[in-house]
Amino acid sequence: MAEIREISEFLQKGRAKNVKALVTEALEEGQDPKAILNDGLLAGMMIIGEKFKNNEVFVPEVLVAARALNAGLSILEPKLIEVGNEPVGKVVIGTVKGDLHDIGKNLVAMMMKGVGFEVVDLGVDVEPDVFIDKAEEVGADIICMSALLTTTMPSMKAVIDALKERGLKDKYIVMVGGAPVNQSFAEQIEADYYTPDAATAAEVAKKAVT
Ligand code: B1M
Repeated sequence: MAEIREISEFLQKGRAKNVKALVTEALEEGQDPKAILNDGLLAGMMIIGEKFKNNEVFVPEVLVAARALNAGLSILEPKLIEVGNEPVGKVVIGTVKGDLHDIGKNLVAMMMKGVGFEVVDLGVDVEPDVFIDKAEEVGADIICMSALLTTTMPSMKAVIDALKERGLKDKYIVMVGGAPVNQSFAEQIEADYYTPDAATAAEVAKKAVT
């Protein structure tokens, strides 16, 4: 039987192939996808994050762990999302300019798909106008931004300022999140919603459009 603890351990070593194999095995055995996500993949990344903070591991180790996490997520995604028939709305999502962190953003995208949104993922390091141009192009309901660095949080404000300049602020629901972001920052930059995690983001988004 696949041990969820082992998924976390392989992830910390950056062993993407082992992570993929164990996630596949655990799913085949009928283990809970949310437990695999929270107690395996995210628990492993939390440990790496703590070690990174304490200078016990460095960028290359974090990077291979992140790749292993994304490899595990790719296997888990179909099990975490149960898409309905009709899309409930369209979301344009990305990590803001200057920021390359994509794990949280990928989770939010996945959960949004899970509650029935069509999701356009712009990736990382997204220029403010790209969020807006894409939202206009696809007829989005929601613009979702992720930031993991205190230095890139101002890019969220840049998007909202650009929306205002283009007279589009009221056309879109703007949602923000990421580890350094909080409710008070969201209010300060006039985002419509701050949510602390991916599942809440999806829940709030669905309520906002229905
Ligand atoms: Co970086 N990094 N990193 N990093 N990294 C952090 C964020 C840091 C806190 C580590 C630390 O020092 N303790 C620190 C930021 C400090 C700060 O600004 N306060 C940091 C730093 C400093 C850096 C570099 C500058 C390091 C360097 O080069 N010297 C550099 C910057 C690069 C850049 O972006 N320009 C850098 C680089 C990297 C890697 C490339 C190596 C890698 C990213 C790989 C990747 O993403 N593909 C990386 C990683 C992995 C981390 C940590 C370890 C883990 C982040 C993560 O993925 N967490 C992180 C330490 C930590 O967070 N403990 C750290 C798991 C993920 C699921 O959580 O993204 O928070 P999170 O998402 C959550 C919620 O926040 C929420 O939902 C998710 C949970 O459900 N959420 C949203 C996220 N986005 C949302 C959007 C929404 C709603 C909710 O919209 C509606």
